[in-house]
Amino acid sequence: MSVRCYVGLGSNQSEPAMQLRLACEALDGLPGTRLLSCSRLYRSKPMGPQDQPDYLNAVALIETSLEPLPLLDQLQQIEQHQGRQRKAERWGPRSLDLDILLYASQQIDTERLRVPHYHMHARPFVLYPLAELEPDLIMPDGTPLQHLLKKCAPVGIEALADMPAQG
Ligand code: PH2
Ligand code: MG
Ligand code: MG
Repeated sequence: MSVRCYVGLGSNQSEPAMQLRLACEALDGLPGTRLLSCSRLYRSKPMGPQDQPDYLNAVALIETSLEPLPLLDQLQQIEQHQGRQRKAERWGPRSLDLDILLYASQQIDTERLRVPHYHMHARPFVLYPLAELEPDLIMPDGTPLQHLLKKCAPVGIEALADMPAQG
């Protein structure tokens, strides 16, 4: 059985636009998975430590037969493959970050994985690209996405062009 899952993409190192494009291709290539759509790219100021470059973020919608934890394993493999180095610093710079935002309408709370992704309800660089893909989305707890957007002004984020064409 396949479910729809939203994945948050972020990068602020090693050519972020290319990182996000490659990541979308990699998502489409995962076992039992296909990419249904991807938002535009959004540039934003770093949340957390300010002495790092601006981020590019996007949200992808995939359809997958992978269960949540195997999907998380696959996402972490893509991060590693694209040069992610895990550091102790919280919210530090990274070549690629892939987060499971929503998995069907499930709520998951385990040590390794929390879905919906923690803090997503207050991050403009997650909510605005998500709304581009599904403006009428209802969160698993019943909150309409539009309600979250009203409380989260698009401050400091800017939509860029569509995902660059494949080279
Ligand atoms: N990710 C972080 C830390 N800070 N800031 C922005 N604007 N976008 C991100 O994706 C981001 C961040 C660590 O995951
Ligand atoms: Mg993240
Ligand atoms: Mg992450």
